[in-house]
Amino acid sequence: MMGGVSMTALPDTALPEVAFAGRSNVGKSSLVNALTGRKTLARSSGEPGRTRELNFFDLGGRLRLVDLPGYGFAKAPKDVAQRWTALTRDYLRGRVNLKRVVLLIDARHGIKASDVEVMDVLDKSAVVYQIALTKLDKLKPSEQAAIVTATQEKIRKRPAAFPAVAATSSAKRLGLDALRADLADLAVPEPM
Ligand SMILES: Nc1nc2c(ncn2[C@@H]2O[C@H](COP(=O)(O)OP(=O)(O)O)[C@@H](O)[C@H]2O)c(=O)[nH]1
Ligand SMILES: [Mg+2]
Repeated sequence: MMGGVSMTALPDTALPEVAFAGRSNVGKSSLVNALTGRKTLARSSGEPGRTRELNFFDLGGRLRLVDLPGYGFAKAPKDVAQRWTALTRDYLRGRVNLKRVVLLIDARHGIKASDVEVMDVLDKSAVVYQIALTKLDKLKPSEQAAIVTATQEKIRKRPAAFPAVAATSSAKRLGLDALRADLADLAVPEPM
């Protein structure tokens, strides 16, 4: 059940959806913009915690990308669950057309306690989530390989984790085609 008046304002559930989640400032809006190839869709800014609502982007009538509010901007990791809006949690737990969550992790910082809390929620809800490392351009190539391997190892035993970790840079447009290909499998098939 999805409680709350605000859920009624969401678009209908006819299209499959992929939601982008992650700590504030991890690069969610930038990645959604890079994937859609449009600069004006999701607003991206250097101001942490800027995105406060759910923003929906229709991709050719076949897939919808959802830019979720960020979490983890609280001082203590324990605050995360409370601070992350109830709307977001309702959405993740109860959205019938939610096919996957792309969980963004800053490649410089790796998986944090607040990310683990979100993965726990998703594992319990059986929502498949795919890790996308962001801002790879900030690391040297050797460091890039190391964080990909370390992240893969950390999610290996998690029940709902998608096995392939995406390694991306929105700024340098790295890893976007590979992630797009992973997500294309979830889209409504193109008409013949
Ligand atoms: N170097 C670098 N900076 C990035 C990248 N993606 C996002 N940023 C920067 O990180 C900050 C937060 O990005 P934003 O997309 O607004 O994050 P959000 O809060 O998760 O939506 C902004 O200053 C972006 O310019 C990237 O791939 N490389
Ligand atoms: Mg944002």
